[in-house]
Amino acid sequence: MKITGFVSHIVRTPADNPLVVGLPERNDTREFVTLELQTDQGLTGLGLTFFGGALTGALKAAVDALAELAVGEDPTHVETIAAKAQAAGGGAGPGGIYTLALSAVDIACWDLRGKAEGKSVSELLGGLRDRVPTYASGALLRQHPVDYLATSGPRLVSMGFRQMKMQCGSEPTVSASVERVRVMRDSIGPDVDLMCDINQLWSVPHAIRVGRAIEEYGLFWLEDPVAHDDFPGLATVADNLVMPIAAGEYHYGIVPFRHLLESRSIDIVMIDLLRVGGITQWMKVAGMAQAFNRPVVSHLIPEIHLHLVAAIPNGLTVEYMPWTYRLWTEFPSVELDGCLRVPSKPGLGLEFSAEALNRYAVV
Ligand code: SMN
Ligand code: MG
Repeated sequence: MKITGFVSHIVRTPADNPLVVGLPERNDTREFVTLELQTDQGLTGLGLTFFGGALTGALKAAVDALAELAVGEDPTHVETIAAKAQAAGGGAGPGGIYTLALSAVDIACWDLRGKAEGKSVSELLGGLRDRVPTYASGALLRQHPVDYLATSGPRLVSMGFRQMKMQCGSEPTVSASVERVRVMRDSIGPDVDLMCDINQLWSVPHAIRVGRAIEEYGLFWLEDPVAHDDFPGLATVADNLVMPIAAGEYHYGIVPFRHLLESRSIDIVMIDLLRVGGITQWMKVAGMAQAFNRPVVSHLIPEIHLHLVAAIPNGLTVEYMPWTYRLWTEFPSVELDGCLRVPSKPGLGLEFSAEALNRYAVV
């Protein structure tokens, strides 16, 4: 099989989250770059990327440049394509647009391999499980009032979620942070897994101070408590707290995960599919984490990540933050036991919605 061509689009959708209800409509947007790799066998591989923001035009240009490099190559030869991209444009990476663009091409190549072999991506990667736990995310944000948290938690449980992530980090006092976590924990009880994302907003001393004060609420993990690249600082926080520390989403490529793991700075490895370089690189980090006896969790894009988390022996749970739900004709939904079912269709089991790509197209 050979890649013969490609089509890419920029789409701009409302920046909403279907898990958030009862609050004023947001009027901001998100921009995505979609990619369709065409082949001489008539198969089309689907990929996407984002995080470009105001530079999404440049991101699309990078996707087009790397997709052009892949033309003529066998899409199952993902390391050949990665090496070609690295030789031609790797100097513009690994951080930022280069790796974000490579990910779109790599994802589309894995979709093509699955379609050519008649296997789901999860089967191609190991096929360990056909269902994975998932947690609600983006529904309990730090800007949401505490009383909204208290009602949203039970609502998410009624939808089937058995895990959910809240945010803290911007509270004016330690006690205000503790109160948010207490209210959240009280609203869902002790048997629902509760994570808390700080998004790097605390200092090491503050993270330890608040962390110790919320230990009694049994967080499933405390995420990005301090700067993502402060490996010693993360390790200090992890050493001083009982609750597991999760981090990784902000890192580009695979090398930073070596530092995270060698410094024993995290208990749970969070891998962002687009920032790490796509499925091929994601799996390398998952293997690193397994060598350090660490579980792996995903960041965003649950419709693709469910294949990966299901395939690996150290896959813990999938973040259900459905930013991309409008792009596809079908989107996985949580089942009543809090799990997602891995599609058995070939490849990613996804299809771009022509209506959505047209409606949200950015010319
Ligand atoms: C997050 C960060 C950036 C974009 C979306 C969501 C958040 C998460 O840190 O873990 O979901
Ligand atoms: Mg996070």
